[in-house]
Amino acid sequence: MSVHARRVLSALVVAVGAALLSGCASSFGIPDGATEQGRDINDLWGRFFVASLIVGGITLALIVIAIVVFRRRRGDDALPRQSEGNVPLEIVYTAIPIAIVIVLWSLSMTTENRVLDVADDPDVSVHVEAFAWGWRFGYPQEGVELVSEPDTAGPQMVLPVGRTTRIRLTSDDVIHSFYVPDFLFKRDAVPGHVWEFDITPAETGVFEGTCAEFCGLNHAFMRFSVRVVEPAEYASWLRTAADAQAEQEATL
Ligand SMILES: [Cu+2]
Repeated sequence: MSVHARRVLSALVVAVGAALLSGCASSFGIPDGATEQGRDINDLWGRFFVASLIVGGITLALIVIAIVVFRRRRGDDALPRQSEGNVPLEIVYTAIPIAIVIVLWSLSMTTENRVLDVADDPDVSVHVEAFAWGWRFGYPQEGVELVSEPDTAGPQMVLPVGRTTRIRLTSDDVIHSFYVPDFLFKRDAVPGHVWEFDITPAETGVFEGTCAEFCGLNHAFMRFSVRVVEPAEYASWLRTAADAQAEQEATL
């Protein structure tokens, strides 16, 4: 390898290394995942990102080496050494991509199975009903219901941190989509069908949500949020909300 080719190669190695290191410090451009399931997705994304950086880096390096080392030189019209039908080489470069696909596929399947796994006995149960154009969040055991109102930021679902919440998601009319970007999770709300999935918030905070399936005129206003609090604060919020709801119903 010429000195020039070696320099180009070392510059590439440094660039790929820097990209890898800077990527490890962040989440490779996506939210960290504020739920246990979201962190699992984030982890998978990180693995895919590193794999693509390595494969992309090696491919780019080979292209650059081929261009630099085998370029046509002045007065040299001879073809470089040709190698055809090298069976072991062909087996290797067919087997490596197949192995990469198998590994990435297995990682995807195991992560998906974990993320979509539902607990036998969830701590909290919330019924989510999407409608044109808003959301209804129901806590059936406590008789609490939160509904979108016109010209507001949307209802706020409150959940305890570290506890498993079962969401039962459906739609009243057309297809909507329940999407909380920080949870790295999105699921269509389909009329006549109830989806069940679990989320286990891993940190406290307020996380914005929205409808992610274009559903008509006021689709853009189908906002909501999820507030994750300590379990004790959740219990007292729920008690207050249940009392307020009972009082409201009594006055009607
Ligand atoms: Cu929508």
